Amino acid sequence: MTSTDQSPTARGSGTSATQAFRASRQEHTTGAVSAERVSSVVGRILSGVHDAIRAEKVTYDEFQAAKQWLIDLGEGGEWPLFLDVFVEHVVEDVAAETQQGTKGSILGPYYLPGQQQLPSVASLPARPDEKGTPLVFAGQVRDTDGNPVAGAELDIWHADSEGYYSGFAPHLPDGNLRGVVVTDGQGRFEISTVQPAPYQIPTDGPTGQLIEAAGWHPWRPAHLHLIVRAPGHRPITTQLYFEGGEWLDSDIAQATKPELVLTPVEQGDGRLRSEYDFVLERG
Ligand code: MBD
Ligand code: FE
Repeated sequence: MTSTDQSPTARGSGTSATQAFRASRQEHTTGAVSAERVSSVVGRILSGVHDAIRAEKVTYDEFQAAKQWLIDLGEGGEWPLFLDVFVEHVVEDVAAETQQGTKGSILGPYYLPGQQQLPSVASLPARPDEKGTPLVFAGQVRDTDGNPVAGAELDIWHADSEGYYSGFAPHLPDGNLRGVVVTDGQGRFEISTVQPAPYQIPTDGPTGQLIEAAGWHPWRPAHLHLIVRAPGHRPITTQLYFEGGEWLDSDIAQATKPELVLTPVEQGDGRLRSEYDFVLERG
């Protein structure tokens, strides 16, 4: 990134998100897809576009404006942002139909693998002057029969108290507010961090421009991202939100679920504390 700005540009974070996706590409590469599958899925998507054009009597001007916008979306590196905000929640709904245990939510564009491994009681890497209300997030990982899962990994990442993610905002150190916490012999963990702020889709890029042109708002409620995994268990990708938080009922990414809302309580020492237990399906 070449920006020396204190706040990230849409192009900077978009480009980083596209690079992060490319780097993780081998994980997503599946075997050959049959012609029947391609024809069926792509055929339906195109039919949806055709139907919208007919129903709305889309003009040539609008068609060419859409083409320009799509070119800009790609050049700005915002395909991951756009798809994860507007499409991923439906893919997750379909995946959730066959998943037991803790409810899942979308991965989003800002996951970075290979973060620092941390013991079961740990603080996430933070700047010496990290702003925001201190938050203790504690709980236990169990399987669907109620057995504790020792040595489970909680791969956790979240925005800072200004809504920015390390790795995607040039003013933040790499690995800030990211870590892989390993549960103890009883499957327990206790993570010290700070309360994240709501996340605003960058307004200076194509996704933000679309949101503004449509008169929508660009906000996601404050959230923690997690992938919880353990050998012999199906990993869960999810997000946790905060009771009473702004935008909880109007998430632009439609990724909230009532089961995923934390109720932090004052610990008495200026820190908030939230308990949450995860349940993993074996297999
Ligand atoms: C985010 O922080 C996020 O979690 C998603 C899903 C999309 C954009 C920004
Ligand atoms: Fe996020």
